[in-house]
Amino acid sequence: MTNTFPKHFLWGASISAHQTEGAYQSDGKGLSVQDTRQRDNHDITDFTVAVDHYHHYKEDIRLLAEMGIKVFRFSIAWTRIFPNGRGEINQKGLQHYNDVIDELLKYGIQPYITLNHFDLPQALEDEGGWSARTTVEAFKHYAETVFEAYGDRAKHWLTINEPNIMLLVDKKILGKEIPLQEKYQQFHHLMIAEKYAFKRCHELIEGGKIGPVPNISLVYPATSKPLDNQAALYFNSVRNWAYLDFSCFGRYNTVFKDYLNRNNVTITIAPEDKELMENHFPDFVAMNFYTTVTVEKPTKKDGMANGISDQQSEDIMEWGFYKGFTNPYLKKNEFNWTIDPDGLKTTLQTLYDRYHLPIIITENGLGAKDELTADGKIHDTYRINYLKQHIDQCLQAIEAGVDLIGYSPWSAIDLVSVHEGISKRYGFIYVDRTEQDEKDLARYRKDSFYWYQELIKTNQLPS
Ligand code: BGP
Repeated sequence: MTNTFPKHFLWGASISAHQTEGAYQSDGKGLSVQDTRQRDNHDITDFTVAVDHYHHYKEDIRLLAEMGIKVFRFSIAWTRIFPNGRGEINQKGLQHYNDVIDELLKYGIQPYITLNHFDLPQALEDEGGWSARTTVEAFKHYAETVFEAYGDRAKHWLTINEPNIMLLVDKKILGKEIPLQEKYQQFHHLMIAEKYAFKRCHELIEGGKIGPVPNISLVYPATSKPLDNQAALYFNSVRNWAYLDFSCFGRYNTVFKDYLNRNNVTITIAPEDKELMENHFPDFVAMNFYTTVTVEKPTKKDGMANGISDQQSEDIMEWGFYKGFTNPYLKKNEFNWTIDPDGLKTTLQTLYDRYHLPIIITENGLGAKDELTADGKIHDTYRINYLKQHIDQCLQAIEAGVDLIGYSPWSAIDLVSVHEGISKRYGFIYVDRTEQDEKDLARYRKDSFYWYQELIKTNQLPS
């Protein structure tokens, strides 16, 4: 068993726009649904300043270059390019990402750009958001605009971040619950928007490559009872394969179709969709992975509301289909997320066997409460351990024949978590601020920064 990675393995680090940039109304930026969303807990920070990456991008990129990354995954805030989702281009917004891309290329870092990461323009949301077909048109135009503006230098693109988690965990991510019928009409629109992005990226960018970016985690049955296995089959389909089957095969899978039928959901498919679905495909799959989930067949309603409020097993319940089950074999992090490095290898193998496309991991990491010591250090051994265990499983998956081309963990720098503020940190670089006090936003290298730097330099996992 080797501990060396393939020669051109793409070591990276990832962020999203709204969780890092701040400057939420600067230089003509419009509001997104992340700027306006209802939050349960107002003691944690919102996204107005975040870690002010908008103004610190040069410093941040310099630090990331020092760490040695080859790939930087970030997203474009649609509302910087089109403040209202469509219409006049905001030149200052367009220029900002020109500058970011040039800065990355100066250090030889390849941009991997997510077109949209949870931050739909509020103006489009007001017109129905992803429930409205017109949002697909607006997305297509936005995607064409950025492909044309940056495609001479940015060759790698990701479509829409985790549409599966955005729809399943709607309350947490969007601040509101979407009724099932509407949710799966949104599914169709999101996936058609993605198909347009595949098509136009290939048409507009010479050598352009593009992939979907779902959150993929295997779903385990709680026991060997046949009905628990059936519950896992359904949740695997609804959570994982419905999305990738659409992206990579251009079809609704049969288990998912049955799930929709049994829920009386009918999806409106436009005449032009068939051509798009069947002819435009990704070049690779980008995958985010944090945890696996375990389900059983529900036997009684248990007084739980149908739905999913988190990625964790405990919160999953859809009467007639599946119910979350606490996996007794897995440890949890301090935010109650299970840790399952072996599950990463199995997930990679399952995904590769299904689609036979190169895979890049674009999120994986440990959210934790870090402590800045008086001498400016962050001893995040727990994060190093987490990364080490998962990277080891990446190596094992490669040995087992999976075409894993890169690993770009979450996150490059500390950022504001989806609903747990800045106290839940993921970065290699610490940003000095608290929930209520922005302080000086100074950057500090964590112990994991040096560990990852060494790993990239040697291309080897230290034993
Ligand atoms: C993914 C999202 C990221 C990120 C991550 C960690 O689902 O793509 O945006 O936030 O999860 O989640 P959290 O911030 O809830 O810890």
